[in-house]
Amino acid sequence: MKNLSRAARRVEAALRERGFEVTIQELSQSTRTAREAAEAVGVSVGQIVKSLVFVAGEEPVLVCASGANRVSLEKLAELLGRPVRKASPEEVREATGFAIGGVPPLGHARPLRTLIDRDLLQYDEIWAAAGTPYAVFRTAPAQLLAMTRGEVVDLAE
Ligand code: 5CA
Repeated sequence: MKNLSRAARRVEAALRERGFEVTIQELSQSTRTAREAAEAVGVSVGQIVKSLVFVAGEEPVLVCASGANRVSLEKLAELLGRPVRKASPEEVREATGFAIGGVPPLGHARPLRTLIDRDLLQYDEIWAAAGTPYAVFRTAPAQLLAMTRGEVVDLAE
């Protein structure tokens, strides 16, 4: 792998530490949004994993959602038993150590409770952000669950 940026190397290290041999691809084309990522790697937008941070009460929670879905705040609040709001860009950076557009599903500044959108399970191949708005990696639902130790839930609007 050539010249990965520092943020992408942090994600690569987290993957390796957990025993996943995954190749991070840092592209010249933007993967900042799910739509851009889908175009860049040539998959449907539903196959892109959006790593979104919400705040439940005081606790930051990571939601890995299919790029085709909008996360329902009502469903999240019901699941978590607390009022839920979307994190600010500063809160995202503080909780994960990464900026919006590059937030990966693992390798965060501190361990985050993680929920996985069940709609991701229908795909053989999915792609997630790897630390920067140009870095992604290919994975599969079972692998995403293993690397995040996330809970599968229904959270689409
Ligand atoms: N690299 C792609 C996927 S591989 C990616 O990171 N997509 S994402 O969906 O996980 O990240 C973009 C998301 O950041 C948006 O869907 C949006 O929910 C969130 N976001 C963008 N701007 C803001 C903002 N100002 N405040 C809070 N969240 C934001």
